[in-house]
Amino acid sequence: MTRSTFIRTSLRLVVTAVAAITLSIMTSVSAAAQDTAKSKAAKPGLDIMLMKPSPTGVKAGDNQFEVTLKGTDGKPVENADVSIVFVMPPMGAMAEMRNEVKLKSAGSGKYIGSGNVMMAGKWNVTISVKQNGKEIGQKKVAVTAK
Ligand SMILES: [Cu+2]
Repeated sequence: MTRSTFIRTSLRLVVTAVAAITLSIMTSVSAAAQDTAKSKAAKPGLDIMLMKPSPTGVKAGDNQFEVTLKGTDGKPVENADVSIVFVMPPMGAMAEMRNEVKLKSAGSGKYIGSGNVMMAGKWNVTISVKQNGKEIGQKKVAVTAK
């Protein structure tokens, strides 16, 4: 091996090692970030899930909604008042749009109802859960109605 090929080979090894170390640091950092996100998400007592429509399945006009509630014990939450509020921020000359859809209990922690999404586009959706007039949980999702 000549001196210059030796140097080139060594350099290549160093570059490869640095890349491998960088990659493993990045992997562990993102794993740690995911763990933090997971423990944060697991903390609130109430699990609010928008089962229908899917975030990409919302359409302008009438939609059927289904929300499922689970408590910290994993059991369905009954006797709650569930509403979904749709807000579209003002767009140019168009004022803010807002619509509230109230859902009815269908048993087993399932709440259903139909409601109108006034137009296609991006909506900020807040699912609010109340018991005895007091909010016990809230979930925000962004959807794009087609
Ligand atoms: Cu609009």
